[in-house]
Amino acid sequence: MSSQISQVPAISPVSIKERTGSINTSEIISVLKGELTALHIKQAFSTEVAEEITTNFIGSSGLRERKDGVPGQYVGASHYRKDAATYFADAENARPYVDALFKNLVDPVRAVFGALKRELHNQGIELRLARSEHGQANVCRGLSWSGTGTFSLDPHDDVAQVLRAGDDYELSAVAHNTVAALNLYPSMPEQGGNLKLWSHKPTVADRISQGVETTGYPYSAAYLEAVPYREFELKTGDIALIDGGFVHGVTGQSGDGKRRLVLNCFFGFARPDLVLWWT
Ligand SMILES: O=C(O)CCC(=O)C(=O)O
Ligand SMILES: [Fe+2]
Repeated sequence: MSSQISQVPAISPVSIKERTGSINTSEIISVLKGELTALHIKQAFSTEVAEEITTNFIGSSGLRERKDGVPGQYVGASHYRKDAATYFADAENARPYVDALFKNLVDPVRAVFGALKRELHNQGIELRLARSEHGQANVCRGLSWSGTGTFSLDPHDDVAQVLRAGDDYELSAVAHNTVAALNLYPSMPEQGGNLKLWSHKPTVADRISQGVETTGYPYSAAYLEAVPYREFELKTGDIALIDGGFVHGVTGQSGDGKRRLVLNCFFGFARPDLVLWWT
């Protein structure tokens, strides 16, 4: 009976804020503390900066095809399905390519990181990149999803991959707190590519019932059928910050062939006085 029960997804309440302007640190901290589920800031950074990052991504000699079962192209490193040694080595190798996405720009990812570091420092909390003896995380990774059909990135949660990270990862401690996922959009297609967020925060039992215990990916349409959701209509220059524990995905894309590019990273409390940041 109990496995049956866990197959019916519980509805978790969501608190959402959408506005135009600049992201601020009190809103970011609200997401970190689990008070806000999703924050969508429209026109959060300039189209000039967005275009330059997109041009750098498309022309990058570090652009690769994902080979871990998630269709997409990327610049940077992902800890998804990797042990710490592999992830941090990948991050070190990818760093020049990640840095080259921004060249000489005053970029919006480092701006968020810097402002948050300053504010948390004032509160006696350290913010830093996750690290190990093998190296250090990068500030972000660039991703262009290429799934075809209903979703270009299937519904998933970002916590399973952190939970299974293991003891050699200092960031595994974050899985017991909010895993905040920061997404910045330097390029969006004409149609679709929206971020869809379901009112459901899976438990370990839920993941086991869906066969996604270690990945959190992908949740089936049937499982999510009765769950309410919100869809964020994203445009170039927008930022979406979400509690990555909630199931989310990216809708299918169409249009004039303009590609969708997201700069993504994760962060969360590892201890009351330490927030870690990684990709
Ligand atoms: O591309 C997006 O909007 C979301 C990306 C995401 O969910 C992820 O990288 O885990
Ligand atoms: Fe995600």
